[in-house]
Amino acid sequence: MHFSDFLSLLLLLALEWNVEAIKLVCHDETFVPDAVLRVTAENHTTSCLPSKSTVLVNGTSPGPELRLVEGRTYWIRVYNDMPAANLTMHWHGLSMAVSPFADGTPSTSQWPIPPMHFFDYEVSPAVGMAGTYFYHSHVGFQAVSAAGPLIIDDCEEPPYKYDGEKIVFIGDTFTGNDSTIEAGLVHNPLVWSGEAAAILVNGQGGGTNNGTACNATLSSLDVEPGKTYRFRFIGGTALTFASLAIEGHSNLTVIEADGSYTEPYNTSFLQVAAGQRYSVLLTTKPASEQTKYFMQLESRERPTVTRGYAVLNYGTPDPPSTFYPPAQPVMTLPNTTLGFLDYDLHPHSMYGEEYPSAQDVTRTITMTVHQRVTGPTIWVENNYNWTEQFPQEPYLVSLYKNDGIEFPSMERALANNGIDPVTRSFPAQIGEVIEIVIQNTGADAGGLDAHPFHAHGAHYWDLGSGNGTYNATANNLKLTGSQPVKRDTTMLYRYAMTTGNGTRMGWRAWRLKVTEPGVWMIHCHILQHMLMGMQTVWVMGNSSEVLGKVPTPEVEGYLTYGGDVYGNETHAPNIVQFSDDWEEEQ
Ligand SMILES: *[C@@H]1O[C@H](CO)[C@@H](O)[C@H](O)[C@H]1NC(C)=O
Ligand SMILES: *[C@@H]1O[C@H](CO)[C@@H](O)[C@H](O)[C@H]1NC(C)=O
Ligand SMILES: *[C@@H]1O[C@H](CO)[C@@H](O)[C@H](O)[C@H]1NC(C)=O
Ligand SMILES: *[C@@H]1O[C@H](CO)[C@@H](O)[C@H](O)[C@H]1NC(C)=O
Ligand SMILES: *[C@@H]1O[C@H](CO)[C@@H](O)[C@H](O)[C@H]1NC(C)=O
Ligand SMILES: *[C@@H]1O[C@H](CO)[C@@H](O)[C@H](O)[C@H]1NC(C)=O
Ligand SMILES: *[C@@H]1O[C@H](CO)[C@@H](O)[C@H](O)[C@H]1NC(C)=O
Ligand SMILES: *[C@@H]1O[C@H](CO)[C@@H](O)[C@H](O)[C@H]1NC(C)=O
Ligand SMILES: *[C@@H]1O[C@H](CO)[C@@H](O)[C@H](O)[C@H]1NC(C)=O
Ligand SMILES: *[C@@H]1O[C@H](CO)[C@@H](O)[C@H](O)[C@H]1NC(C)=O
Ligand SMILES: *[C@@H]1O[C@H](CO)[C@@H](O)[C@H](O)[C@H]1NC(C)=O
Ligand SMILES: *[C@@H]1O[C@H](CO)[C@@H](O)[C@H](O)[C@H]1NC(C)=O
Ligand SMILES: [Cu+2]
Repeated sequence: MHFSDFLSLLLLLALEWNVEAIKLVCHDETFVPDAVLRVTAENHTTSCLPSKSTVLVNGTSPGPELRLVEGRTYWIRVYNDMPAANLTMHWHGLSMAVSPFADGTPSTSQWPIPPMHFFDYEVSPAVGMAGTYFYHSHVGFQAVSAAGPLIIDDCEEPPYKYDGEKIVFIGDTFTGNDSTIEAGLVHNPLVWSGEAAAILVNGQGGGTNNGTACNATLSSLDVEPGKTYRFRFIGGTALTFASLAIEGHSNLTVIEADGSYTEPYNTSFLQVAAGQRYSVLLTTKPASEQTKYFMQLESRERPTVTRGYAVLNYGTPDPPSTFYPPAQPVMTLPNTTLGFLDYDLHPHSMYGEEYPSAQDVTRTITMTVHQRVTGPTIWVENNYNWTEQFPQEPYLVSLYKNDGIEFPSMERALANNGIDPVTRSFPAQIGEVIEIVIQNTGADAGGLDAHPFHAHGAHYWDLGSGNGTYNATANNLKLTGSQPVKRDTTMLYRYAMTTGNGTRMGWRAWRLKVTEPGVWMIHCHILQHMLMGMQTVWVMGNSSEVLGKVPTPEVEGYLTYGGDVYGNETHAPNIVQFSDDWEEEQ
């Protein structure tokens, strides 16, 4: 792009914490994005279900694989080709600290992309972020299908050697369409989505749902004998917490969790929750006795079991074989393993970052989750819910406009268990080392549930989980002499089916060094629970740190729904480019 094309001149911002060049650029017809995703709503058949309206990316679910290299900047153009629905795209696991309007959260970081418009996302995975991620819509229930693999390649050799890679994108599907499910979840009384009708691997799957068989074709993972593969498991489900194993292949070596390389850890099975990712090394048999081995996947922590399959295929992939589920399960998968991989995973020695000690912790914030049934059934965190109806405009936009929501007050938050009651957010200051303790409690009606908690903005050191209430002294003793791995999605387990109303039973603890100013969500990754209020917003940094990145008038295109930063057939967007690193030629 030529300098003369810039609508506005380069601006230098001399802020204490950062000196960065931002510029407003016009993405006219001379602009070539690095990748394009086109999102449509189409009648689509999944597994055994009849055709129904489904949000697809480039015509498929999951959408196409995106591969980026760490340390570079990319522009990804996302088209909302749906005539009657909003859209955003979230880059799950990546920090959008460089480009704060590109995190893809409609109630938090940006107005959604209006129908028949597009938005250019600036994505800059930092060096050290190489690993397995995914992209998904953050609007309503769309992520059940509008999602796809996002792989960040190492800029140098990865620390492990392997002959090939296979993506195992785990999804699930429901009988209702998205709008019916969304309406039911906010209805009073609650109309539940139903359990997963099928568990999918790379978009295909069949098996059983509460004992009812579904004989649909399976995904084939084609391998050759005597080779080591990196299997990248992606928890792209809406609801399903999957336990899985592969027939005849009981040695899976975990080497990566949520984008962090780990020391090798051997396991015979995996538990993958919504939002989690693992890479495992799998060495195929030198000469296989069979050509077909089933991967079996089962839902856990639900009232009924949904079972699905995929196939590890040693046979010739050309022409492709068609595989169907077995008549009976081929394995007995373990029940939920509480604390699966907690305290077992440690950062690979080449990637360990400086880990703040217990003495460095400046503040502990307990986030107590609870299900309320007085009135509509909702999930609350420290007594507050956060649904798509709150706030009325994206939080970051409100902060810029200084209209509906003032900047969160640390004083009010400190006096109210960490959450500012006026602005509904959890503030934190840059430089703080916080511990976030997520505390499970018995629902109004006494039930307990399990929740995969996901953090936007930055990865945290995962300190583990346990029954009862968190005891920092006891847990720090348990952690002595080892460093936990940095993750972005970990499980809050349930330790009984029921307990008393409000009884504290089960915790998960994170340690986070607050370095990235911005407005970031922390939420359960079960889409149903999110829509029922199980989301929180954290504001990291003071007002000049959060808002100082983009001055007026450059910010204006972001502040209205369908503003100047959103393009369409006749309107070339004018958008802020945050990173200097992007070159059209790359
Ligand atoms: C998605 O489809 C568009 C055309 O419809 C194509 O240009 C683009 O390359 C596709 N994206 C990926 C990641 O394959
Ligand atoms: C999906 O099918 C319904 C019912 O047949 C039809 O009315 C609708 O136009 C179809 N939608 C699309 C996007 O093809
Ligand atoms: C899209 O989002 C805008 C802004 O929040 C909202 O006013 C509009 O109703 C939404 N449209 C749909 C179809 O959900
Ligand atoms: C599961 O199947 C059992 C036995 O057929 C039935 O009683 C129960 O209602 C089913 N549960 C659901 C959630 O469909
Ligand atoms: C499992 O695989 C790892 C790496 O592929 C290997 O080092 C280890 O020896 C294997 N363990 C067993 C019991 O086969
Ligand atoms: C599933 O369908 C295939 C193809 O029609 C058939 O060969 C197979 O026997 C069926 N499996 C079961 C368990 O019914
Ligand atoms: C799993 O746990 C359930 C409920 O506690 C129990 O009924 C079932 O027998 C267990 N299954 C296995 C395979 O241990
Ligand atoms: C959730 O919070 C919003 C925003 O304050 C509020 O309007 C709504 O009533 C709450 N929902 C319930 C069911 O309490
Ligand atoms: C559960 O406890 C809360 C807090 O004490 C109370 O407000 C609520 O009414 C109780 N729910 C039921 C169903 O008793
Ligand atoms: C916390 O754990 C420590 C060390 O195990 C123990 O001495 C202490 O009594 C525990 N505190 C509580 C409140 O249980
Ligand atoms: C968790 O603690 C409660 C209360 O002590 C106990 O009833 C329950 O059995 C424990 N759960 C597990 C899985 O240990
Ligand atoms: C395209 O965007 C421009 C500027 O936002 C707007 O005026 C125009 O109505 C849009 N066109 C369509 C077809 O939506
Ligand atoms: Cu949840």
